Amino acid sequence: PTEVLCLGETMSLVAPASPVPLEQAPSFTLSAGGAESNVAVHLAALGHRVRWASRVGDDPLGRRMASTIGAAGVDTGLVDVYPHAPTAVYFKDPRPEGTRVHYYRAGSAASTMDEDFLPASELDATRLLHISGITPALSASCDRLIRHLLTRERAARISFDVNHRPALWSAREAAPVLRELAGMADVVFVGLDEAAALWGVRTADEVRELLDQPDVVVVKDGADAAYALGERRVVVPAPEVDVVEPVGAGDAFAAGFLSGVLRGEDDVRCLRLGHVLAAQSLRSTEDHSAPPDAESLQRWLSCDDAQWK
Ligand code: KDG
Repeated sequence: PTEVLCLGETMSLVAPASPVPLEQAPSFTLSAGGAESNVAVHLAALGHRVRWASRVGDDPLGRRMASTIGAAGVDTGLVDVYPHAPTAVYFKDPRPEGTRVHYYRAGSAASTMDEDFLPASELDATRLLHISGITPALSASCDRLIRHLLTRERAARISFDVNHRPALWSAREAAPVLRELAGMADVVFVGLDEAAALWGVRTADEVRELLDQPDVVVVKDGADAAYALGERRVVVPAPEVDVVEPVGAGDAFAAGFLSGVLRGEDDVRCLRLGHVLAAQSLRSTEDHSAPPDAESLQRWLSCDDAQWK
């Protein structure tokens, strides 16, 4: 049986091979970029049984994305190849003031997913369903799909990464929708900056007051710390990292945390796993890189608080 089902759009990602602006970059890499499939790839690398569900175009890029993700150990049996719309593409533009992204995704194959996309039996056959706030921004039918998943009777716990993407919708438009959807999930991930921009909150505790239904709300305060606000309030400082390129680190963090949840770890260890995976991703220009080996992971997990930082 599957432990985690990740659902969301994956685009072809074109990124400068070294972190220089798009206009000057001499060479590029082509990989698969999608928040939810990134989480799936990280979880597979950590040894979990993961599926990724999405729709891609019946085109070389779509087939390439599905086979890349499959080759990473993710089950792609729920990826629908759709002949009437293309696979989306996006470009990363690393700039001194921060990375920008350029999307070519309007009308993509994934944007045509709707509430009938996933058979109920698939949803009941997994422990965790991971989705994000990107999907409802893609189209009205994708918004219906996410609402359907969050409101149907369910056996699986639902993990929701808020993932506000300003290039898709403004904070004003997104704020009420993302608050409502996050409020219906069981595990929520959100950046403190993101929550501040969306909802005007200043602290992790204020985020928790806003989202009081989920079992646990994980608030990431950038390079400083991450909080898990569940039955208990837990904080773990972030390790120091020389950042190469930050896009994708949130997905790595979510995967680390969820891996801890699946292993039955306590919130401190879940947050540590999140930090360790995010640190690895911050050092790479691609969305994902190999996780640390099992031995170093174990070292990170079991060290005492003083050694952690
Ligand atoms: O978290 C990284 C994602 O933002 C990236 O891979 C692309 O899914 C993506 C999106 O919609 O921004």
